[in-house]
Amino acid sequence: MKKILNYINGTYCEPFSGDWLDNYNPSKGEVYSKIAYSSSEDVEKAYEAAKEAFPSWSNTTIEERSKILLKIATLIEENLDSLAEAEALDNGKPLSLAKAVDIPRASSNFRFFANAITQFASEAHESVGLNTMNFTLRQPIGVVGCISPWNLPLYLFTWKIAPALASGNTVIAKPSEITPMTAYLLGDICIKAGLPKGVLNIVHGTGPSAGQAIVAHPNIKAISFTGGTATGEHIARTAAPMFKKLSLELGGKNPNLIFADCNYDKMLSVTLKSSFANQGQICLCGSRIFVEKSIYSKFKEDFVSKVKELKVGNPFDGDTTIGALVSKSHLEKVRSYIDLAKEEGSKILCGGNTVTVEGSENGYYLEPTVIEVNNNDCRVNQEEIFGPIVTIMPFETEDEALQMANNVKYGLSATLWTNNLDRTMRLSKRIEAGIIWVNTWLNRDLRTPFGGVKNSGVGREGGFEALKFFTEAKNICIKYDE
Ligand code: TXE
Repeated sequence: MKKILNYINGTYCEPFSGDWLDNYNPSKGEVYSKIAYSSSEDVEKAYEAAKEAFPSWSNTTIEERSKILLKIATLIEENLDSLAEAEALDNGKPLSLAKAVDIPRASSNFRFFANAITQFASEAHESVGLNTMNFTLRQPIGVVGCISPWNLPLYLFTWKIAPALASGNTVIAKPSEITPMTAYLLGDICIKAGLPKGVLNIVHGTGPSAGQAIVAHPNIKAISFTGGTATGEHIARTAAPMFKKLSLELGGKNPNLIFADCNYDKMLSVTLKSSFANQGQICLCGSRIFVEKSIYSKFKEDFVSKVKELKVGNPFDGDTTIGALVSKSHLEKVRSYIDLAKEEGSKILCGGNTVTVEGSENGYYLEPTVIEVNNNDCRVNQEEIFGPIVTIMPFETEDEALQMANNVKYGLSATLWTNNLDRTMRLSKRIEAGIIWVNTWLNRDLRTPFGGVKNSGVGREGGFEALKFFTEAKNICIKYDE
């Protein structure tokens, strides 16, 4: 059976433990490869390689660094088909989605940050009258840690690694143990692109073992993490006493506010995507839909009928729109919210059942589910489900909609559907979230800041924000005589 090895110091290697985890193909519910179970010894080995590589990589010219990262971007593009197949097999997402979104975006992450670093500038402040000149150096931090989740495996892995490398750091990265395959394949691409050994080290294994060893390592000075809020809290607790730099991109329970004056057809088709893309396993999905009362009945009928047309199936079938959920335990967690919804007195408008897909009978499939809730305080509307489930409920006034949007512990993103400019501005300013989409969803310009407020995390990535995170600002003040 194929073994997913660590990639340390420019070569693939087995873990010190000699232990292996099972890697599942969620569309069949079968083990199809083995994952290195790494521990602190492997992380230490990766750290030594990264430390050794740092002086040279941080002093490599920006042009040269950029050239290597662009080469990685090109190689990802050239391997689009095989990487997309690997992603669909490992994660359960439709192959069409991996081809159209995940892998192209992984390539753009490298291309974008390879170019961004050539434009990254620091500031100078002349203290007129005091005869001092200040300028800020933006220096790489050293060895940094990047830990990513399973929902957008290569997409989010590269979202962290690319800016970390572009700004001159050396990296120890751990993909999710649920979806490690494309990160494993990236090692080969780095070798082909000529990335010097030790600059990027990829360690596989569980969060409590390999992940914790990265976070707790005293000389890994910055951690960029995307994953669940509870894990983020644990990471913050470990890292804070060591005063590490932390960027935490955590969960979401994003409101989707639909007003009667919106472009209805456009809203309906995009809302279908913002609810169920990637089986609803995107932290930006609009999982709480609030609809203005005057169009609520129409929306309910039209939306439910569109949801019923979605095709749950094997990720490799061309007409599949909803693939498999990522794991058995995740399927069980997501399903438990359907039972909870019933207990809470909510109404299942469609879906709610697991699906048996012919030829893939043991896969983790669930119908896209729409739940009508009667208040925003129920647990189904307050807790992150992270699956193909959305709730809908009506509102009467803009203030009521705003209150419900904000009455949640998360604050990642929000979507507004309206053609009223004044309302757009009023709500955009008042909604507690890091990202607001108006009449669109998941429209991402890589130059823009990305991140959340409240329990959705701390810090911003994207564009120069990511380059700022992965560098330390140092002010140099020079006194001169006229
Ligand atoms: O993620 P974890 P899980 C949400 C979603 C989901 C829940 C739990 O609601 O149901 O989180 O998912 C590593 N030290 N999101 O448990 O554990 C782990 O190995 C260091 C939202 O699968 O947060 C993996 O690489 N690392 C989310 C990464 O953290 C640790 C995407 C994420 O796994 C660690 C995924 C530790 N102690 C889930 N424990 C989003 N924001 O997009 C775990 N890890």
